[in-house]
Amino acid sequence: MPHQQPQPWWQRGVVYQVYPRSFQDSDGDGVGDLRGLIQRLDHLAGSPHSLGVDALWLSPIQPSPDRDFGYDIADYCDVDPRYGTLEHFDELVAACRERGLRLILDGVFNHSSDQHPWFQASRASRSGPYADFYLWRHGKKGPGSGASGAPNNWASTFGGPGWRHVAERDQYYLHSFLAQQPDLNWREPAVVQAVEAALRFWLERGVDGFRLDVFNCYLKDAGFRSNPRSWHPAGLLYAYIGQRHERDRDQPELREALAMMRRVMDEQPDRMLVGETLDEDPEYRRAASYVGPDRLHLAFNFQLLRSRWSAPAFHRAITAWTLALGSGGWPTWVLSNHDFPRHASRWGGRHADDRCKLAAMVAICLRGTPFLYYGEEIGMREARLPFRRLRDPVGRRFYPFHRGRDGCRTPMQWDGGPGAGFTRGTPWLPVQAEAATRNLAVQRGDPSSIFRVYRCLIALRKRLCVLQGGAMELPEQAHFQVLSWRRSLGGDSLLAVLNMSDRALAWPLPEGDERRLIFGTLLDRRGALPSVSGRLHLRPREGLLLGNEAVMAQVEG
Ligand code: TEU
Repeated sequence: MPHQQPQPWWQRGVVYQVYPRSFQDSDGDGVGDLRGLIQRLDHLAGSPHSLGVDALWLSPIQPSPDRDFGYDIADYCDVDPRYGTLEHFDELVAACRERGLRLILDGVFNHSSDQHPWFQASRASRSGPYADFYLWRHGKKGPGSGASGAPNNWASTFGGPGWRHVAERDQYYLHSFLAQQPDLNWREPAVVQAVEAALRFWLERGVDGFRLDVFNCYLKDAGFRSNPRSWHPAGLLYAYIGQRHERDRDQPELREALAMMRRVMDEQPDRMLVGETLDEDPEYRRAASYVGPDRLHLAFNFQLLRSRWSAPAFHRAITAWTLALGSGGWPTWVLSNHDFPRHASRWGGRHADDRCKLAAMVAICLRGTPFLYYGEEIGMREARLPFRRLRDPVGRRFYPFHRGRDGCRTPMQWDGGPGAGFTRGTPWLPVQAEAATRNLAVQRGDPSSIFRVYRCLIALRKRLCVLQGGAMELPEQAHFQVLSWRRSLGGDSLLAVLNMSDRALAWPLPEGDERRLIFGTLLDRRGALPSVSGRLHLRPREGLLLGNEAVMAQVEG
């Protein structure tokens, strides 16, 4: 047996993101809720039919006026009544524990809702305990100049200037996202204390960690200097083009904020922080720099998600992220989340299901922690909604150039019945027509389904230490059609070989003793490999996991 390093759950395991509005409605109001989620936990873990994930990350559940669907929080220490109550939350914690599931909440601390009592007090007056909770500045012509123009050129990620004038204070406040999402002032000690109190509130109720929303925006330049101009496009249609974010993100003092959060986590064993950066470096080097013993445990990287479907593009993204993190670093792998079009459609084409299976191998079998997004385990497609159905402010503002993020937030497709098993009422976003045929019930019964591939890969990951913690090696040169990598730990060795092209091909097997078939995405291969003179015959869009005898023994054992 290979020597086992003790590995924390957030490295060994698989994380599953639930968008609570869309997972399961229990009271018929068309909006998902905590009781509904509890009813569906068996899908995630605890039964032989479960997907078998190790942790659940919930997008925000706190009270919110939903201008940005939960990412505008009006009370950090409560549950939105549409989702339930704190008692329901405690039930959820208990239900997760029973199943050995960890629970991670979204920490949205760059901004609050403008309906938060802190902001209501802050906007009312330039004095008082909440006066400096947000980032207030005079207009560009100085005190008494009214709405004379924004204090500097900082912009909103969702389009337009990042400043809004308020008559009561005759000042502008900063909003890096919607005007209804004012940025908190992290240089105000009372804000830092309030964030710390919110973290503790949920930790004491039993959560295992937080996903930190746009944490690299917490601190801004103390002198509020404008960002320097730049003419290279920021890359996103609705990101603002024309400036480099040198002064409104990634300030050195951010380290102190992260150190505080990490200290709070480290007071108890096994807590975890994973951070989402707004990062324009395609290789996410900045994101990598925020991982460490006094900062985050894990950071997201969306380069793979943004890659086109090609073996060299995937190879590049995987290599770059691994290098950025350094040899001791631990990557995360994300194919989809609540902000991007679902990958079944992004990479889809005619053979989307095959591609989803290959993508699952990438997320689950690379060295690192996969973050799955609800519905990807059945290959849910991106919904194409008409303007009148759009709810996301991004889509409503930029339609038809950008349809926003509703398309990846439609209800989970549990079965082919009315409401797809999600609700008996009218769902807040329409159930996709494909739900009649593409749903969990159907895929459970189909041995060749995407769901079965996910379940099988996750089970393998649980069984094989080499998949959890083994070293990873990619060929130096990317192959035009085949993405491959090797995992090794002690005497165990695994080779992943993915034909990302639409052609059958013969691929020269590298040196090594991985000659036993452990897993295939096109599931009808059996036993030993049909290897002809060192070449592996791969069918179009076929992915295989090959192991040596030591690995095979563990699979069969
Ligand atoms: O996301 C940051 C962000 O800018 C995304 O909204 C953007 O959509 C993404 O980079 C895709 O291009 C976080 C949350 O994930 C998002 O849902 C929130 O809207 C945003 O912060 C504000 O809290």
